[in-house]
Amino acid sequence: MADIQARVEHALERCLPPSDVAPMRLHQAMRYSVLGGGKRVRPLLAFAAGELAKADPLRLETVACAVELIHAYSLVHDDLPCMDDDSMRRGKPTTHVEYDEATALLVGDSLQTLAFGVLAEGRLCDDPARQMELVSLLARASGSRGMAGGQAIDLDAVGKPLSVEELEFMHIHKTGALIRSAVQLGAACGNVDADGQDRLDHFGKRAGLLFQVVDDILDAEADSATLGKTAGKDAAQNKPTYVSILGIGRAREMADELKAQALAALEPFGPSAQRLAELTQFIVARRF
Ligand code: GRG
Repeated sequence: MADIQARVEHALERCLPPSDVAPMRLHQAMRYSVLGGGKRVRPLLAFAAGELAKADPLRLETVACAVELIHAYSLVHDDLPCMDDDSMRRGKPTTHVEYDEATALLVGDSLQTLAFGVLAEGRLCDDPARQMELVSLLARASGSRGMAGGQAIDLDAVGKPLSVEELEFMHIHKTGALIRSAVQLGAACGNVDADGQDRLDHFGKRAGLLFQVVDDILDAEADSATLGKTAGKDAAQNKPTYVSILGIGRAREMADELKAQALAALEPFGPSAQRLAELTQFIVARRF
């Protein structure tokens, strides 16, 4: 994990605009928002799925960067006063606190377009039409039918009682869609047969939801210093979560069930899915 995290860090450094190139403040803020923090779970998933598909690591670097840039943009925008209004992220002041709101808005915009530039410009597939499908896959995962749509549902849900099904629908979009796309993009850089793609996709969906259930548990139980972001925000903002709807015990059971389902989807791949299995364990065991 440490090797891939370092590799992705260098690749992100290379694809972000240099901080001494105009507009310098915007470029500095983009680098501030992306570099030197974060677990890089989505890049790790892309690499692990790519390893299973025997993909070229250089291609995996490209898709890993694209997904992480979208993720970083979403965090910058999510922290803005008009959304979650948070002052701490990855153990440091959020982008709009360190810079200003307008800059943070432009950072998110620029990271999003950079992500698609990176994905379109690198050579990911031998067939250009197939590469266009990958660009479109990331667009769907991050747009109104994916992450941004999930965020809209989330904002609308504050203070409202949601059923478990409604909560699941929200998180499949808000958090799950991008995690699923990381697995799909990594696998698409190599070769997996149709049956394998279906199984990997099932894994990606379960892993995405698992990530969110664990996130809800951590928000309720961990402290801000460990999380690197404000803890207890869901309850303070009266947001529906797996913990508030199911209680902490049932939320933990749900995490166990999702983990088992994710691991079961990997079983037929045998040892080639070992890294994906290890990452599943990491998603559950993480402390931030
Ligand atoms: C603003 C369009 C738009 C979308 C925002 C993903 C999201 C939607 C908001 C983030 C809010 C949040 C805390 C969601 C819970 C799950 C999540 C994405 C946690 C943060 O991801 P990690 O733990 O963060 O992978 P690091 O810092 O490790 O990269």
